[in-house]
Amino acid sequence: LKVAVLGLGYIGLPTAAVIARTGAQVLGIDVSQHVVDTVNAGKVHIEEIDLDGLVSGVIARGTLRASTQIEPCDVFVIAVPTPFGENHAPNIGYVLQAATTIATVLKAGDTVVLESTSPVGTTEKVAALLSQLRPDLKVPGHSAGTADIAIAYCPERVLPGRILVELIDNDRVIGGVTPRCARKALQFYRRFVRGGCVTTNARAAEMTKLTENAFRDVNIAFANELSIIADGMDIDVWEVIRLANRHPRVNILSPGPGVGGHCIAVDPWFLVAADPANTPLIRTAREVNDGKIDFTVDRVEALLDTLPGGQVACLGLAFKANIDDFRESPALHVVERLAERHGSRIRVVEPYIQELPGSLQGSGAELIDIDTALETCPIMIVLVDHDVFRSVPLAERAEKLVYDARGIWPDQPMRTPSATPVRLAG
Ligand code: SAJ
Repeated sequence: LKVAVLGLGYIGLPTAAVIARTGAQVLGIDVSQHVVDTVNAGKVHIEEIDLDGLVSGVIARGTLRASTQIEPCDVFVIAVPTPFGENHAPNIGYVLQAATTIATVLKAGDTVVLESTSPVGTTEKVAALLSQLRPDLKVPGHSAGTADIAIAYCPERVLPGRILVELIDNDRVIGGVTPRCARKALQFYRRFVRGGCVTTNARAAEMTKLTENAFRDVNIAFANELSIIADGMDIDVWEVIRLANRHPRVNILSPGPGVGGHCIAVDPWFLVAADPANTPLIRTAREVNDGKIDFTVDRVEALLDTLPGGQVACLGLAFKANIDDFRESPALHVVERLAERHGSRIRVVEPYIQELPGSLQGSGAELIDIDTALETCPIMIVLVDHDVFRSVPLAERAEKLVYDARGIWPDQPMRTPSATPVRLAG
């Protein structure tokens, strides 16, 4: 079996490596020569647990190879980005570009699977495009009789930080343009998925993916809204959530400085864009979560005013704990905003980088390590719950002025009328 994976990013590269481990010949395609060269050298350009060892192994065995040029294959997996553009409208340009590339080598018997998070109807658009570009092939839904190729949508569902585990163990939803397409794609996923594989149609599978991420966004928005209400009432929101979650049917998620990443902060907009009139809840959740960034900046600035000139250690820039991914990161947005006004006071602790991102360079902010921060900064702002921050014992931070947006230091003494989340040394 020869498989092409188009897009060697956070999803495509681990997927290509896991398929290569089954013994299939895998060709990873990327538009970036740098990414292709890195992978062919057995190295990785993204941080993900165990990925480096897996990629170097399958490259050494010769089952994975990367290229900028497509070749004939039996299965094509599309894992390219679907960003949103103006007015949060989804941009499926990279998906259509990938389909155009595949069309040049497609042959009867091949299977094309789209994994990128996509607006409902995208897989049908891929089918229409392939039918237009390859009138010599029978494309499902576009020609009578048994189709020559199979086209399906199978969304990735992996959690950054657990990608290699979840790629294999998670259940997969496989939506065919026709039932036959779904069965064909199912055979492929059975090669490497240990979780259940459930078939449906392509539109339902596209909607399922958007639903999962919108569900999580709405639930996090509830926690973030609670944290703002509790802050105004001098109540510790973390304690309230812990207590409420003792109810057998309540399970509140964690508040934070906002919601980031390339999925949860983006995908709900695909549903809003598809049906603006009927998505007030999903839209509001997005607005609540984005608004938490402004709220965090305001609360931190209030804390900064209590100790003019004091250096401020901002702990974390990543979009969530223990990863090196900064896309749509609320922590990064908060620090950028703080650096605009207080650049020379801002110290950043982010164990996953060696130098500050471009948006912070020249602002006066400096990158330091956690030990230096504990020695030199009287103010500490927790923006990401990296393990290394969580493990700082009370003795080392008891005298600090702390704003803990992630609730990682529940024992931090409080000394302000606004008990949560600003906690001041007692
Ligand atoms: N967050 C909170 N509070 C929480 C949980 C998360 O503030 O209680 C924040 C995180 O800090 C982060 C953001 O939400 O900024 C998103 O993090 P996440 O861990 O919820 O999700 P992602 O973006 O890493 O991965 C999600 C997952 N989707 C769901 O859990 C429904 C993953 O399974 C998907 O594969 C991925 O999106 C994707 O690629 O779509």
